[in-house]
Amino acid sequence: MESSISHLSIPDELRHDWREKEIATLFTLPFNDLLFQAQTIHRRHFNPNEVQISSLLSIKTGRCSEDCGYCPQSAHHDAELESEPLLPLDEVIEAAKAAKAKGASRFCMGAAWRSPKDRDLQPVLEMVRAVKALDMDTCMTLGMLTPEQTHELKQAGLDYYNHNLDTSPEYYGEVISTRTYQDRLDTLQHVRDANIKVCSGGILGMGESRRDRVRLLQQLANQETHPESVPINLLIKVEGTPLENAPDLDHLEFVRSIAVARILMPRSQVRLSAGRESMSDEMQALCFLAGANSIFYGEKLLTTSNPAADTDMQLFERLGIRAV
Ligand code: SAM
Ligand code: DTB
Ligand code: SF4
Repeated sequence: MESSISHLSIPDELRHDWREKEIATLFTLPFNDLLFQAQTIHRRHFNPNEVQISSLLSIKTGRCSEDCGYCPQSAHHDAELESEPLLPLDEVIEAAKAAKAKGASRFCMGAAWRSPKDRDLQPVLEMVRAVKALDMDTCMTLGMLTPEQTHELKQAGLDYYNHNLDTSPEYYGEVISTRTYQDRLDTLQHVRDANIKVCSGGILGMGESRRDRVRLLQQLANQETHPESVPINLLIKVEGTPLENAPDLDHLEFVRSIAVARILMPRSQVRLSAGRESMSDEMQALCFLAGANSIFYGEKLLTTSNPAADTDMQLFERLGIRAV
C-alpha cells in the first residue's frame, strides 16, 4: 500500500490561523508520515545537517517569588538549591567567552525573577553590551517586561528574549498561580514591539494531555509572527518541586510534538531544550529528523545538568551534524 503523502502534497505556506482540529489531526498521522512531512518542510528552509547551539548561564539564581510547579528556583518549593544574587559582570563575560570557545553562537542569560526591578536593569544592560561585544548573539530571560524595559534591552543590543508560554491556556492554572497566561502574552507583545526576536516555547511531560500540547503549539503558531526560536523542553523532574512525580511522557509523543512544531512554524528554530539527559542518542536523532535544529549546549542549563559538550559533539559527529 502506498502512503497518500508525497512531498508535492505538503503545503508550503506560513499560516497563523491553525485550528485545533487540524493540529490534532497532524498528531494522529502515522509516525512515518508525520516525520516525512516535518522533514520535508524542514529541508525547504534549513540545512538538515546543521544544528544551532546556545549556551545558558543563570545570572541570578533561586528565591523566585513565582510558584511555577516545575521550577527548582521557586521560593514556594523546597528543592535543594544554592541561591545566588546577580552575578558580577566579569563572571558573566568569562562564562560567555568560555561558551564561545566551545563553539556556542548564542549566549542566553536567565534570572529567577518575576520581572526585573528598575535597579536590576542597568547591570543587565551592561551584560548585554559586553556579550554583544564578544560577537555572540545575545538572549535574556528575566520574566515579565514592561515596554520601557524592552526598549532599553533593544538599545543595549539584545537579539532574543526568551519567555515561554509553557503549556496550554487550559492547563496553565494547574502549574502556575502567580501570573496569568495573558501576562505572558503581553510580555511577548512588548518584546515584539521593541523589535527583539522572540524565543518562546513550553514544557512537555507535566501531566498535560495531548490536547494541551495541541493548544500550546496552536498558541505559538497563531501569533502574528512566529517566534524565531521555539524551545521545547521535556520536564526535568526536580525533587522538592510539585511536579517531581509527574508521569513519564512517551518519548515518541515528544518526537511527534517536535514534528508538529516544525510543520506549524516552518522557518523557526525549534530547540530541543531541557531534558536531553533523559533521552537516548536515538531519541535525540529522531528529534533532529523531526525538525529540531537547535540545542542548549554545555554541562549546565540554569540550575540542572545537561549533557557534557564532548558527549554532544560525539553525537553530532555520529550523525554528520555540524554545529552552527
Ligand atoms: N524567571 C524567568 C521566567 O520564568 O520567565 C526566566 C527563567 S525560567 C527558569 C525559564 C524557563 O525554564 C521556564 O519558562 C520553563 O519553561 C523552563 N524550565 C524551568 N524549570 C524547568 C524544568 N524543571 N524542566 C524543564 N524546563 C524548565
Ligand atoms: C528554556 O525554554 N529552557 C531553558 C531556557 N529556556 C532558559 C531553561 C531550562 C531550565 C531547566 C531547569 C534548570 O536548569 O533550572
Ligand atoms: Fe521563577 Fe522563572 Fe522559575 Fe517561574 S520559571 S519560579 S518565574 S525562575
